Amino acid sequence: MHRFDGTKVVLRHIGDGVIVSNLGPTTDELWHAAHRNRNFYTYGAMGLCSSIALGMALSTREKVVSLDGDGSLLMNLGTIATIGREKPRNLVVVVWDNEEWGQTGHQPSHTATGTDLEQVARACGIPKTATVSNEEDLDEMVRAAMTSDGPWFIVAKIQEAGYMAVAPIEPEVTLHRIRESFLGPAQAAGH
Ligand SMILES: Cc1ncc(C[n+]2csc(CCOP(=O)(O)OP(=O)(O)O)c2C)c(N)n1
Ligand SMILES: [Mg+2]
Repeated sequence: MHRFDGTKVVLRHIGDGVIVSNLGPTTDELWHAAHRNRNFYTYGAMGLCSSIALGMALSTREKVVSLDGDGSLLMNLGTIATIGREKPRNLVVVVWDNEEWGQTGHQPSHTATGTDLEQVARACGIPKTATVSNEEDLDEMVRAAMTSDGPWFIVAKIQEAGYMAVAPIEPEVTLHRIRESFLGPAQAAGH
């Protein structure tokens, strides 16, 4: 499975839900698949995608989906423990696991040599977990995650394809857009 195809599977089920996306190709491919007001693109904030999604999930009843990366999550494994402790029912973490720090030169990550992120999540008390490697299984798990309580932690094994053009993202605009999508224009502007 390629990340772009997996991203389209997630979008099939997202409705008006929020997506927080990992830096680099995850964000670029989400933007290319469907730029939407409810996409929160992280750029440069390596390791913080699921932490930001956790914070959002604790602040709303809406479903919040984190599209994270194996290398980034490995840099901040503590976020899995905190998700397991807080157990937000509306949080869905999908890890695009290409077993490498792709964007910086395809260096093999720990998942290439035995680290099993689904087992880490289970050991941290996250109740709903899965590992999938094709679109059909991802579709089934994302459908379940979007229609039942979590937190969910889905490891999606992917192969790298060629990179798409970098998405033209302005961090300030992203922040304003997502705030407005939660609060409405007046409150987001501070009135
Ligand atoms: C704190 C920090 N360290 C290092 C980097 C450089 N960096 C950018 S993307 C990346 C790899 C991310 O790996 P992963 O989350 O697995 O995503 P992939 O590129 O494989 O899709 C690295 C090391 C960074 N942006 N921030
Ligand atoms: Mg990776």
